[in-house]
Amino acid sequence: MIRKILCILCIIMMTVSTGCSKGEDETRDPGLVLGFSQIGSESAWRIGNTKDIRDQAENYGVGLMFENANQKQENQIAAIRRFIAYKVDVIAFSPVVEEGWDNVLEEAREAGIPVILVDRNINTEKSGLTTCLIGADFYREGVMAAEYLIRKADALGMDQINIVEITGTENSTPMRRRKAGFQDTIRDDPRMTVLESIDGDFLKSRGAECMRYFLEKYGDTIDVVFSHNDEMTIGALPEIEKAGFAPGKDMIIISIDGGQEAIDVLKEGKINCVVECTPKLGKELMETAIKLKNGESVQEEIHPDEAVFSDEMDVASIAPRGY
Ligand code: GYE
Repeated sequence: MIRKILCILCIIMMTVSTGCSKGEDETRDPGLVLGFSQIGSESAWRIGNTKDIRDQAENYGVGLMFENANQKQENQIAAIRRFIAYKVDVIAFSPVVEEGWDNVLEEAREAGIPVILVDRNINTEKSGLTTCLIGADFYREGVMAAEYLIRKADALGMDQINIVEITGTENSTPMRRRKAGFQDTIRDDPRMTVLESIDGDFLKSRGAECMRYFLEKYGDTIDVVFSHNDEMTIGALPEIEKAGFAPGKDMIIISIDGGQEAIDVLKEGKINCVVECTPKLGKELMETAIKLKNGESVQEEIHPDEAVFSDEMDVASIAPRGY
């Protein structure tokens, strides 16, 4: 009991989204305490994801202990240990990389606290460390990016296509799965060559660095830039322009996320295609946490529906994105 009171006090100190429930809706659970370890604030996607989780915690009357790990796995592990010490009802986290979680998740299991994976997955030999995953189908996103490229190459009658790839954080789920989905889809198309893939860590500054490196090494032989998120794409574009090329015309630019800034650049014609990855996972997270607290079973994987925005459509009609 004392722990529970301490926990609630702590939540009040740690988060602006502590629920003061006035709810009639029976899906609300004002008694539920959810510990959530976020990766960081590296992108518009991540900031939108944090906002959505905070907003939905409030909507559902869930007490949220929110911790930002500033991109470091050790900070996430420490946050999960604090959630265990405070005896939260449910733990959720977005693992920055896939490996290295077994020990801390064993500790959560021993404490009897269910764990939800949000956005990204883990890689482990052990079973039953987590209950479910709520996040995008990153492999499918890679496939959709490649399918767009194949259609575009057909439309332009291209016969040799040199691609440079700026990937997300090494060993993270979106990096691995987006790369694999893209590769698997272009593999049998003899026109396609990936000149090189390098790690841009999902950061704008790294996107610019990677692009400078590619331009120096491959220059005007580059036909396509495939970038694993909008931030890196937006970092790369000015470098392409500085080197004397017109992005969207001299080079085909493909991005993933679909944040407002990238959609605006798509409308300007400097990006050709943006595969959507929605950060709005908060509602599913709250509903799943409530079910787990009530001892109900939950779906193992929940993937939101996602679209493709591109120069094949009437881009002016794309509705405001909200992130
Ligand atoms: O694409 C990127 C973010 O894990 C889906 O992480 C997420 C990715 C997203 O930083 O912008």
